[in-house]
Amino acid sequence: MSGELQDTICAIATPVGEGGVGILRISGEKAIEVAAGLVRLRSGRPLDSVRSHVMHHADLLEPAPVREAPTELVQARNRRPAASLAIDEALIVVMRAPRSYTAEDVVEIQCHGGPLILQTLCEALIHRGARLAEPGEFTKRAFLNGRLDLTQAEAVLDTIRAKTVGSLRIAQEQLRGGLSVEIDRMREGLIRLLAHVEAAIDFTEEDLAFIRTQELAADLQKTIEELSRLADSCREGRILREGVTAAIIGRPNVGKSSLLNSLLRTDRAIVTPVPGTTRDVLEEVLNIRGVPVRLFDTAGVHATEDPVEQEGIRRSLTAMELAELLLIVLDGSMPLAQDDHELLARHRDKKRLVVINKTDLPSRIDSSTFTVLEHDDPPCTVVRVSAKTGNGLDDLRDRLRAMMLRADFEPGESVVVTHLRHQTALLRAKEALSSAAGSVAASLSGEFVAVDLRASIDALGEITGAISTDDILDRIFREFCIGK
Ligand SMILES: Nc1nc2c(ncn2[C@@H]2O[C@H](COP(=O)(O)OP(=O)(O)O)[C@@H](O)[C@H]2O)c(=O)[nH]1
Ligand SMILES: [Mg+2]
Repeated sequence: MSGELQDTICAIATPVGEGGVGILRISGEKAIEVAAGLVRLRSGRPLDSVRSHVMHHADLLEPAPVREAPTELVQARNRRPAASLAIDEALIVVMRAPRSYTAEDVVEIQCHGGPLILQTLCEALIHRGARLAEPGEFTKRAFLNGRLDLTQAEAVLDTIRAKTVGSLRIAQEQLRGGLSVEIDRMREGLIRLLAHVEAAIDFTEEDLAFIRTQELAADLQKTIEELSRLADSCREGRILREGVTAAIIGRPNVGKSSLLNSLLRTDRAIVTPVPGTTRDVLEEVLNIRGVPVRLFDTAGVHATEDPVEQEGIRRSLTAMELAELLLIVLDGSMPLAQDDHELLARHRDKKRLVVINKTDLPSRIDSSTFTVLEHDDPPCTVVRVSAKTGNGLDDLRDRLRAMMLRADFEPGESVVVTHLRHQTALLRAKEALSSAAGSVAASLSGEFVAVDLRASIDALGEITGAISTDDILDRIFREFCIGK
């Protein structure tokens, strides 16, 4: 057991703030012993004798006096040493190793979700010998103790952070081990190939080597294709997991803020007939046909002397730079202005969706412009909407999805890679195999093939954590919250 696994860790697992229920989690060799000091079971039994995985009703005792950093409750207790109050009642679950999240002894205390109660208990647990867990440390222990592999650990965080049902489905598939099964299958196939190649290095009978060469080339090719397919799925996977950043841009008063509001179905942004109403960049996360979209409403870009508006415009330009996709809004009830033409001529490096707004009013926009836009290089998608009536918004959502995801893509149907870390490892594994295939084709010595096969096997092992370094682990678990 590595050094860090010997500590008993504790944390408040529920979010900061008031809530109906708050949960404290304790994991490690001394979890039961540490918790026992704070708990008096209603059954009268000692905590270390209770059945595992069953809830027990208990009172939580006021912690014993401590010298440093006393909380208010402890201060009160110090003033009244004779009192032995219960500070709350709770449900307690003991989950004995190895049948727990971390595969260690775990105690979970469910009490009322008051910050003072939780903080006091957490301090008392620390006072009794537990250490405050680092972010993600419970999950890291689950990994180090072999309960989860790395892709599953990552999927825990993806599940917590999922913004749409689609991203949740992919995270759950990964948590159940869907990706690991694929990776392990390919990795085991390569290990078998490596064994053959290494055996062939020892036996140099010509006939045998010839048959194996053909088989080997075919096997390598097949795995290269599988690796390619998985690595390519990362485009869709990341869009679903991380979402897409989009900015609504356009001249003042064309209806950008109105569009944001009607897509959100709330009055998020202030809308007035006065140009220059939006002075700051607003950001909202929308679910567009299953894709999380971070949408920025920007101030209309135009020449102005107003310093506040100038700052808003500067921020708008930054948001435009960051966005992968632009919704360029035009006012369909007016002829195009010079500013519109300039906006349309710029930003060709991004995906552009031209939104003709105010279609509830008589059209005064020259429709030949759109034929030009649709044949622009690269072409723009054009939609007509009315932010006021909501007309055309469904079409806008469909077009947005089509700009982001393949038409036939359905989350949860096949294994998808969602992390750049996985994709880079897959591409490294693929490159090593291509190099192995090159050596086979050139009839080079089996040793060359073996070196590349090993590199490929290692790259795949990094994905599941069969091979891991402290550096990789730190990077992954640092993202987690404390208590998970
Ligand atoms: N008739 C009509 N008016 C709209 C529509 N969208 C926005 N407006 C009006 O246009 C004005 C400017 O809207 P706003 O959303 O603040 O524009 P922004 O400056 O581009 O953010 C307001 O008076 C809105 O009520 C629409 O679809 N139809
Ligand atoms: Mg606005």
